Amino acid sequence: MMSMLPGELVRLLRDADHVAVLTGAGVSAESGVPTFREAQTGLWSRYDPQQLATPQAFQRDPRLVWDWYEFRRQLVAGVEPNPAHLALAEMARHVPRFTLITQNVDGLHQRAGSRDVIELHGNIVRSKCFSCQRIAAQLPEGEETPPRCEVCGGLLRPDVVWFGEMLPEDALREAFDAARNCDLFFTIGTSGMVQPAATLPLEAREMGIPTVEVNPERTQLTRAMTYVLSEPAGEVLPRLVAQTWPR
Ligand code: BJW
Ligand code: ZN
Repeated sequence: MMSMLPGELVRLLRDADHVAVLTGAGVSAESGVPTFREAQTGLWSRYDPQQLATPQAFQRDPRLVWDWYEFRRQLVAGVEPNPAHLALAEMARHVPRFTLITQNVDGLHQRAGSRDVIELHGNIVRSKCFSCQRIAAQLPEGEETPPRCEVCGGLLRPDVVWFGEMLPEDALREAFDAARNCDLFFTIGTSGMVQPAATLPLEAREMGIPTVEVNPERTQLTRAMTYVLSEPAGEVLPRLVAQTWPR
C-alpha cells in the first residue's frame, strides 16, 4: 500500500518557486553504491574510509589511495541511477527554479538527467595533480600507479575534497545562496556529519524556510527538520513527485 505524504508538504512543493536539495551517499545506496559510513566490503573491509579520504593518507601511501578510488570508479561505472535520482531530475522539470547540491562524487545525478549539479566534494572521474593542482585532461598511458602529471611530474589524485581541504569556492557560495533563498529545502540520504555541507539545511531553517529530511534512519539533522520522511529515497521521492504533479 502506498502511504499518503503530508498534504501540506505536497502543496508547499507545488507552489514553490525555488526548491533546493542537498544529497548524500544514501541517494545512491539503492543503485548499489555503498554509503561512506557503512562497513566496506571485500578487499577494502580492512580500511576506514575516513582514514583514506585525507591528503595525509595519500602522502603516506599514494598507491593504496589511488587503488581505492580506481575500485570505486569501476563500481560506479557498473551501476545505474535509481528512482531517487530520476525523481529529482523530474522534479527539476516542474519547479521554476531548482538547485541540486550534492556531496556525492559518483556523477549519478548527471547520468539521471540532472543539469547544473553543484558538486561540493568533487567527482571521482576527474583527476588532478597533487603538486600543481592542474586537472589532468586525460590519464596518461603507462604502468605507474598513480599516474603522473604531464606538466610537472607530480602524482595524480582524484579531484575530490578530502578532510581538511577547502571545498570549491563557487560551489560553496552557490549552495549557501540557494539554502538561504529557496522556498523549500530537502536533505536526502546524508548523515549530516560532514561540515560545511551539513550546515546548509540548518541555514535554511534559520531563515524560516521549511525543510524536509528523506532518510530511513535518524540523523544529526532530524530534530531540526520541518518534515521527516523516514523511508528509502528511491521509494518516497517518486511518490512525492507523482502526488505533487499528478498526470
Ligand atoms: C539513505 C538510504 C536510502 C542509506 N535513502 N537515505 C566543524 C566541526 C567539526 C569538524 C569540522 C568542522 N568544519 C570542518 C571540519 C572538518 C571536516 C568535518 O566535517 N569532519 C567531521 C567528520 C567532523 N570537514 C572538512 O574537513 C571539510 N573541509 C573544510 O571544512 O575545509 C575548511 C577547513 C580546512 C582545514 C581545516 C579546517 C577547516 C572537507 C570535507 C570533505 C568531505 N569529503 C568526503 C570524501 C569525498 C571523496 C570520497 O568520496 O572519497 O565526502 S568525506 C565523505 O562524507 C564524503 C561524503 O560526501 C561526506 C558525507 O557523507 P554522507 O553523504 O552523509 O554519507 P554517510 O555515509 O555519512 O551517510 C549516508 C546516509 O544515507 C545515512 O544517514 C543513511 O541512513 C542514509 N541512507 N540508505 C535515503 N536508500
Ligand atoms: Zn602537476
